[in-house]
Amino acid sequence: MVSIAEYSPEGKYTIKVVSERSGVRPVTLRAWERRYDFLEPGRLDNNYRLYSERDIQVVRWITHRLDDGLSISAAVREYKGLRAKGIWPVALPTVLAPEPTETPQYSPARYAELLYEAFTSHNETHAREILDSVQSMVDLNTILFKIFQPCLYEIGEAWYRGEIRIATEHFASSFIRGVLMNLLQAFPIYSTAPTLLIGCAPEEFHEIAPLMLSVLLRREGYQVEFLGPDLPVDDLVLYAEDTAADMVILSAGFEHTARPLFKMQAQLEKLPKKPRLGFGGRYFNENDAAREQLDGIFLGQSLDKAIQRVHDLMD
Ligand code: B12
Repeated sequence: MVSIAEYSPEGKYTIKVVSERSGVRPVTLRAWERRYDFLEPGRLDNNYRLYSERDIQVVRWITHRLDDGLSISAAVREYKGLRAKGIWPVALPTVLAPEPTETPQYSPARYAELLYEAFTSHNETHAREILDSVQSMVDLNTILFKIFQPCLYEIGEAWYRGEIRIATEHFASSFIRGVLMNLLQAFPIYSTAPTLLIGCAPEEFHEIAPLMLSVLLRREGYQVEFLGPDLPVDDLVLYAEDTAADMVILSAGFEHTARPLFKMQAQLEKLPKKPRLGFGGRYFNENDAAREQLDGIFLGQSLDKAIQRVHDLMD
């Protein structure tokens, strides 16, 4: 467990970043600051506030207490009570250290190779050791995009060339899926943030990219539900109504898995909340015409672009 005191008090972030990371709107943050005075942002010359990583953790802690059912005044009272006794609350779990603490021994590409070797020799203990050491040394985006993704790519190529068994591909993807599920569950769920339903198109089983997207968007403070592979469109539309979802995000890698999505936005439009359909995946990356024809929002070729696009849409 990490105390909030361990996070840097240096003012670096704008209110937009605090809002994205905590799921609390800027207008609410300003109101809380005026009324309850529990943050200590620095000021730029132009009087703009600059918040620290520690401030972000305090806001996350407060919103977590709100989710537990406390009112904002009770949550702030509890926080100030602890601080008056010189106690910093424990930061909400984030699996990764607040800031990577050690210098990486190898480049991300080398870690990807080491992980590949652990997978192809079915050495789970070694894969675990590699993961444990990278988690204390590199940030989440590097782990996902520079270690996991290239490693999986090489696994796919080796499978295609007939060099590794299907069992090995399943072993590797199951391991990575497990790590990602743990990460997803370690981030708090903010019940007041926009609701995003994320998963795979019908008959699509490549769930790692949408799972990565779920982890990253939950880290940004969205209320993300990861629904996994092979989601039938009609049932998902009904579920989007049940949950009053703000957005449904689906991944498709093949023509036959993308096809059922073409009628989906029209179905979503009929719901009271008219959630947007966001989509992406290998099939759309490779087919310009398909992504232009599909009624919905192409979220981009990569997951970091998708996150920015979701921010813009949810704003
Ligand atoms: C793991 C894996 C599987 C696993 C998936 C397990 C799981 N739980 O997810 C299993 C074993 C189920 C599987 C099955 C199959 N697979 Co497969 N698989 C892979 C592998 C090795 C890794 C995929 C992966 O997770 N990559 C990591 C993620 C992060 O990258 P990504 O999926 O490429 O996604 C990126 C972008 O596409 C984009 N993106 C993806 N989704 C989304 C969604 C949104 C909203 C956005 C914005 C962006 C986005 O962002 C990501 C980052 O840039 C790839 C190899 C490869 N080159 O990718 C083959 C690969 C994708 N599979 C392939 C094939 C052929 C199959 C099968 C048809 C094999 C078969 N005969 O059964 C089936 C099809 C199943 C189905 N209908 O879905 C081929 C596809 C070739 C093609 N162009 O058609 C590949 C490329 C292997 C190869 N080299 O030939 N597979």
